[in-house]
Amino acid sequence: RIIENVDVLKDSDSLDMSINHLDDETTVLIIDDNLEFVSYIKELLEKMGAQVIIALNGKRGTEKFYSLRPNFVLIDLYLPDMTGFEVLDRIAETARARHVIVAIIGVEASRVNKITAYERGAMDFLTKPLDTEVFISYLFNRNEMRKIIGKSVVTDGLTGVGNRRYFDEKVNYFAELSTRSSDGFSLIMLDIDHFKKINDLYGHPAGDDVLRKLGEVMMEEKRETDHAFRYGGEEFAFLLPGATVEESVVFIDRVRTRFNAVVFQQGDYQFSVTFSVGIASYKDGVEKLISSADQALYEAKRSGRDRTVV
Ligand code: GH3
Ligand code: MG
Ligand code: MG
Ligand code: MG
Repeated sequence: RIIENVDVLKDSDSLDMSINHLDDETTVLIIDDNLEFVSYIKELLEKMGAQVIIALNGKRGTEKFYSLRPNFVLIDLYLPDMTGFEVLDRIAETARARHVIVAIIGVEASRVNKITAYERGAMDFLTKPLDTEVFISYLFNRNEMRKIIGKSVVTDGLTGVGNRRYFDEKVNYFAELSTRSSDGFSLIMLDIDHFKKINDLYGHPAGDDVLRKLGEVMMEEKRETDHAFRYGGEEFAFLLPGATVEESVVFIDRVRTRFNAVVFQQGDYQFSVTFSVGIASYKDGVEKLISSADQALYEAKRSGRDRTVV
């Protein structure tokens, strides 16, 4: 049966080459009561670099899906306490919302079983016994797809920085981290000066160019651990974990110098663009953090623009 495929795995050179495809962020939940099959898949996936979670029945599988948040779920068609379809009914909606790849694995790959699996939320129907090489390339393919979808959901399409939804998620995440450790973080709010005039004078596409360029400079200047976002129309933000207000000022001055030096060309016209900045560091609550940075930004605008207020 299945175990025959293990030999294929050991003998094949091409398999050795392609085996390191998954990363340790890839977590696979296997819901299956066949211990032999489960241990074979577990060994294979761990060799590929993935984290593996095992559940031997539908109830435990459902619990582990919600508590451990895997990004792949492989569900056996027949489990001791329910069918794989019933597991689908309990997890499919959430799985879809979180971009989790869900597949049914069954011996009986009948038309009815396949249709039922797809209708009840499975993305794939895999047939037992698994062909190891096909299974590996399947996993790799789906994992790449999963990463691309995950990325596009949190990225602003025009500028390539994180979107507002991602900002909300990250700022709350850092706030939670801060309450559990001594690591603080800073918020930089940034708003382009007289952006409406740029649109009015040079046209909306020229305005879009300015936004794109700012996104580019923000991504290039920030450190790996910092995060850049488009907060709204022509408002942007940085979250800088571990940075003090003073360090944030130094950082944004660097961004400012680079962005100010950019010469935008629109027909016969050339122009450059400035922005205003408000900075606050996290103390007690996300709402206060944002309103402090907002107030500082307002003060930067009021006192003449093209400057930073903390
Ligand atoms: P201030 O210096 O006080 O910030 O003035 P401002 O003109 O930059 O601010 P205001 O908020 O009055 O105008 C923002 C403008 O940004 C208005 C809106 O049409 C424009 N805008 C918002 N999103 C986009 C976009 O995606 N592309 C372009 N081209 N313009 C946008
Ligand atoms: Mg079974
Ligand atoms: Mg604005
Ligand atoms: Mg503005």
